Amino acid sequence: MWRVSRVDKGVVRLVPDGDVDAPDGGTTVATARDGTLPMTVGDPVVPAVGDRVVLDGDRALVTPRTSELVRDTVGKTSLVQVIAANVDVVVVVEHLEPEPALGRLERMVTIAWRAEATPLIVLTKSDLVDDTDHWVAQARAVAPGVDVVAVSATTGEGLDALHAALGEARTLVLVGPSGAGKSTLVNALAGHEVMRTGDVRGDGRGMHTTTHRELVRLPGGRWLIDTPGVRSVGLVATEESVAATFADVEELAQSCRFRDCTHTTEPGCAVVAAVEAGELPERRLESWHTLRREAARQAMRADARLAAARTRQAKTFSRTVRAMKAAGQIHSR
Ligand SMILES: Nc1nc2c(ncn2[C@@H]2O[C@H](COP(=O)(O)OP(=O)(O)O)[C@@H](O)[C@H]2O)c(=O)[nH]1
Ligand SMILES: [Mg+2]
Ligand SMILES: [Zn+2]
Repeated sequence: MWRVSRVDKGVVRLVPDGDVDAPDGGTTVATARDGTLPMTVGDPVVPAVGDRVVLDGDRALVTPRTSELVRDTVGKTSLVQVIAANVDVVVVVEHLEPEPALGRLERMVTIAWRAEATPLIVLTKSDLVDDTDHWVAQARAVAPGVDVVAVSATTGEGLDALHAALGEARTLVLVGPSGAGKSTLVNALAGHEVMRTGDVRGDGRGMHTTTHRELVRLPGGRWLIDTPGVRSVGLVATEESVAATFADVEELAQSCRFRDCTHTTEPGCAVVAAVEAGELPERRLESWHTLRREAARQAMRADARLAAARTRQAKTFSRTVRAMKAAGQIHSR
């Protein structure tokens, strides 16, 4: 098996994964003119970093993905861009100092669920604060069912717990704001410097500086998909992934009078009642509304582009039919 480590225009870099012998460390294959590679099952796909590939002669076949981290595109035709494939764990990195932003955690966790990967929250820089436990509890509360680990790369505290939490996960991607300590964390996981951190000055030779999206090998058979700034903005959320993050809101919603309650002004809304009773933070309901709106907007844009694509297809089809009729290849009854 091979994995896509980089995608450049027309060329895909492959690195061996497991039993493949590749003395020079990797190989390249060319894509079709439209940038796609054939799939082992189904239609050709535009390869993404992290894809698993089998080589059949000089043909590269992409195997079905277990997960996809996708970004909404500005393009008129393609709906989303896959920025990482076959991710097991999305490590949601947030600093303890300055204070963690809970809304950002909710957003990033939603994105992980959307990718069909498992989110893992890592709160960094525990050496700088006294109230780590408080924030771990807060993080658990805004991401029900998600593991939360506090770490300090400086003292090494929490790193064993992080390794344990990663368990069998083979492919990771780290998301989080700049300065949260993502590169520092990767170096800590690797046991040596593979990533340039905020502190590094000078030429930083031998270290990995992210300019392309790239698959990086970590010790112990793990892979890291390093992306130049996976910012959560533009990453696609769906109604389902929002529901996964807000399991507590969903639970309350079971008791709303109306099945399709929007938790705004409806009578008998159990969610609003919980906010009024001080059982659900108002911030959390607002956050739910924001992410739901975003998911709806993204879905609408996707629908619009799908409709546009269908119209284009229909026009091409009728043009073809007209041309064939004109050429006497088909006859209307
Ligand atoms: N005190 C402390 N500083 C840290 C820790 N982790 C990272 N930093 C510092 O935070 C800054 C940003 O780290 P970096 O890994 O470059 O963040 P990135 O932008 O998320 O990749 C650097 O100055 C790091 O040295 C930590 O656990 N404790
Ligand atoms: Mg960094
Ligand atoms: Zn309601």
